[in-house]
Amino acid sequence: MNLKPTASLIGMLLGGVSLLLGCSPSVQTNLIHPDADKSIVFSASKGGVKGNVSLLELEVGGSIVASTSASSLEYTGGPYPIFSNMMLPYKVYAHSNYGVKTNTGSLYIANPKGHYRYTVASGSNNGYPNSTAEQTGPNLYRLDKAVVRTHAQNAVIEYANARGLTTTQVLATADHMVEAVARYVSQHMSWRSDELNRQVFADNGYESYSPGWDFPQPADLTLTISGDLNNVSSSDDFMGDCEDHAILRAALLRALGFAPWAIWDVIDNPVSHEYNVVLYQGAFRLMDYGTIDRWLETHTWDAHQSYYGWNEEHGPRGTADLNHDYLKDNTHNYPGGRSNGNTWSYQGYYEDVAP
Ligand SMILES: [Ca+2]
Ligand SMILES: [Ca+2]
Ligand SMILES: [Ca+2]
Repeated sequence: MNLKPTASLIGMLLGGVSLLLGCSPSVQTNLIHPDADKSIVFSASKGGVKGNVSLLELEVGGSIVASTSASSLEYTGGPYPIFSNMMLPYKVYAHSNYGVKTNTGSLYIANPKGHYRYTVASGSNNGYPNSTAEQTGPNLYRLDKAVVRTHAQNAVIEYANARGLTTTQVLATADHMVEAVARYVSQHMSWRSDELNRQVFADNGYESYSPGWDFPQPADLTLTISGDLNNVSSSDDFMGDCEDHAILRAALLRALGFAPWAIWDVIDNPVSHEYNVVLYQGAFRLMDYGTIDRWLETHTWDAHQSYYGWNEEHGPRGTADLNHDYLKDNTHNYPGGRSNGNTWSYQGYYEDVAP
């Protein structure tokens, strides 16, 4: 038998996937994983559908929300709070003389707010960690301590005043909560070495505090004994080094009801720095010294090579299980799927890569 592949058959074999896709209408959104308080812009077009498209329809969340006889449409929908922490499905229909062609997609609608449950501290030193293995979220965040909740409220009040918002407005938006906490820690906390921190703890009745590796400070003690609340400078109200800043940020956000899956303490490889990765503006993003927006478009600090992440659900903090995949697999950028399908990397934190 003389079977000669024709040009079109070769094309189908080599380019089968694009050929199939090429027959479909296209639909895109302006956000990868929007928060439940964000609107979403959907852009649909006839894409690769052959012939005359007489009707283009967009379906979001099971309902047709827009249609046109033109070859493209744009629709702004949402916010979608009823899809909080769920997938929002969408679909485009292109009606032509060849029939109806469709394309589908879905978005994870994140809602990290309103999570007021926490695990009680279990460290063997009055709830504080007494070894590296006890350096868990509950033992370091100390959400059972009223002072942590008080300062979380202070963060909201100071941010609200600075932005001309009410505290209710701040607490209604996950992004505002992140901004408030980043601002508060930036304005009230300064860096001090672990050697000096250890001495300050000893001088304030915590000579028995022996947490193990790298002297991480529980958030309530950072807020009460680490700094000087009685002078004119706010910058020395709390003192500590990088992990103490990161622990305090995570604790304050958690005290405001920010979900534990949405805020991570992250350690570099090689171990040189600790900071946070937090759900902000629809993606997991860097949260470090300074205000949150400082990190959106900064690609310059190569210390941010996230390797090990821990939080209240995935602790303990430590060096024993250094594993890049741990953070990648346990965030998946979101429960519900990765933000952009790319391998987790420091680049994923930035605005242009994870919009
Ligand atoms: Ca340290
Ligand atoms: Ca420290
Ligand atoms: Ca002060």
